[in-house]
Amino acid sequence: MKALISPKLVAALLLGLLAGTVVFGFLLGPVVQGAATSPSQYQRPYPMPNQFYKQTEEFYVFASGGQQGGMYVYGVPSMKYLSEIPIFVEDQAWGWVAEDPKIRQMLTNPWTGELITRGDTHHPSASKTNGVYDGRWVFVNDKQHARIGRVDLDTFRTGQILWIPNTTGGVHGFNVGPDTKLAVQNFEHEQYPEKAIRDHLGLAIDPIKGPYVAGVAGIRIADDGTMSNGWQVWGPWQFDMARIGWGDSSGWLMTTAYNTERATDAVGMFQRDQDYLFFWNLASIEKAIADKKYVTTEQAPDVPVVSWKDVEVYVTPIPLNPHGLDISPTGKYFLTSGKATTLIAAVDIEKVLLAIKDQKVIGEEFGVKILDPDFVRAATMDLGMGPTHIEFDDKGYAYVGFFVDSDIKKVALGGPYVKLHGQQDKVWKVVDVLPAHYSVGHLVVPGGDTAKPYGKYIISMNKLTKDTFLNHGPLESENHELFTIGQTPAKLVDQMPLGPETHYSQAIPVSLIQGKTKHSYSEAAAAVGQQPSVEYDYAAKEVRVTMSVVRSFFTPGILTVPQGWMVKAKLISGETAMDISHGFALDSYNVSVSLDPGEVRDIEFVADKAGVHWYYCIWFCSELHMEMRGRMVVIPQSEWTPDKETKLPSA
Ligand code: K7E
Ligand code: CUA
Ligand code: CA
Repeated sequence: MKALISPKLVAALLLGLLAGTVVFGFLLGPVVQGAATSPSQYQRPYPMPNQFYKQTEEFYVFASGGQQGGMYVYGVPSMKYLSEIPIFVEDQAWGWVAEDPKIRQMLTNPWTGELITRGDTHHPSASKTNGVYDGRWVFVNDKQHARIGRVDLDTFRTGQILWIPNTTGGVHGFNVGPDTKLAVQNFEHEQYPEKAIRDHLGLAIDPIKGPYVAGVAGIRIADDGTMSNGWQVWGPWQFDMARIGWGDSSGWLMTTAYNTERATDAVGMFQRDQDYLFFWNLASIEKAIADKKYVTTEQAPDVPVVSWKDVEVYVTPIPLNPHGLDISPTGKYFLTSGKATTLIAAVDIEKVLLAIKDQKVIGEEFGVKILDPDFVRAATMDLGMGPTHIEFDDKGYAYVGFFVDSDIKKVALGGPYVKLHGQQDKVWKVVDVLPAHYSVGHLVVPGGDTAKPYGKYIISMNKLTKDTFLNHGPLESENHELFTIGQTPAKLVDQMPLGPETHYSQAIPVSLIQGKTKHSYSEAAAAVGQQPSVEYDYAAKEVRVTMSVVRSFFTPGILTVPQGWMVKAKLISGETAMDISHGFALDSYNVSVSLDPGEVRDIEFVADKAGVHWYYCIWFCSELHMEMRGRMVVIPQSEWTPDKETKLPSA
């Protein structure tokens, strides 16, 4: 189980000391291998049958946008882009703007009051029932700011953002459990937390030199999807990935750490030959809380923080600097990939439980028992350069992505999976290689992270595209490649450029979502009876407006405001027709909101610029779209008299 790249080589690569092929291999990626389907074989139906794509679509894909701050949505197998869902970053095109107080509140750090409109989404995780997608929600984390967003699949809009306390951010692995009651969020970046936590852990922590501490946050999810901070477990290590078990691994939380060295620089993080896979007994965390073995912080007085010493936790060594941590469909095998090795470990939870019972232990660190890797592993596979993430299909195969090799290796799982694929002689061996263009990050098989994968397709989410598409400047798009995997060899059927920068995705059957997608909001119906109105509050220096927005008028069509006053407007779309959106953009003000059919939105802004400012509709909604506009007239306070108030004819 020796690493094939030595820590020294890795250190040299990190420092850029080496020239030549190895560095070029890393920096430039491989040469083209396995030519893509040639243009002559590539056929779209023509003439296009009406609704062809809609009728043949099988899955919605929800792809994290990375530094785009939300998610992309597209259809499989068409690979047609459908939408974006803004979450952590303002996006006026999709109507996600901070002048809406509800959105502003979601984007505001509850402890500092700062409006945070930067984000980095990594790991979408769909809601499940009995370990299988149920089409209610997709949750996703913001690595930069330690927040979790919940996207509601009836509207494809963000319904909640939960901020995680006690951490400065840098949170990576996120996972929703098999029944959507618990989600977990790792702290990837080591921290120097509040004194209460430092004292409770009892570790020497130097704020400048380190080593620091980190942990995992448990997030409870109510039946209606409302998330709340449940608990945190802190200890000596940071974590990269987190998975909540199911089936054979029910009741366990698994995490990986690539920096078991507890270093503060990249070279230091490669000093060991092996890092750890952690097994946390979830019941022991609940018990520690019930036994009052926790502290709380000033920031979050109602979130129990438990020490790793007070819970049941074990580790086992895995190939160094692990990245992928993925669980086979029955919950039995944990495949972990060592980024800077060629090795994939397959750890068997049944053997882990036996090792705990029979004390198959090779040592301990910080009081945590180290389970014998030779005992708990079903296999250690030597598969290729730069392994990243892993997915599973419905036929007993695992798919491992390779950043450096730029391909996906299909591997036959052993144990109970042999009866699915029948490849007795080839277990834990490569049975197919899928060429990717280029440098695979995550993979997604529909349902490939659940108890019941749908199989049929795999999408390779490549970190680099290079020459694949029309070039568009130094910043190239991402490449999502679709393969069919119902047969061996797999077949590349399509490639799709997509914006920055997808990490993981979830592919959810159309049948679970399509029927419940709303075409309009019912809010406007509820707001019927709220006539347009304008109210002047001289004490608060506020103008409160209820404005009706319907083809092709804003009512009121004029709004007079004393300069410097706050405008609080409730915009009510009266539309019920499908796909008729309006908007409210205000000349020379930083205000632009979008109104979906039947949507009611509040906006707030200060009318600080005097003069005549038109508000106009931003969607081409009818033949009178251009005429759909009104005036906000802002009058200097010295010139304001109450007779200038906007008066509406009473209804
Ligand atoms: Cu590999 Cu954040 Cu899952 Cu990117 S992570 S690829
Ligand atoms: Cu309403 Cu354009
Ligand atoms: Ca390491």
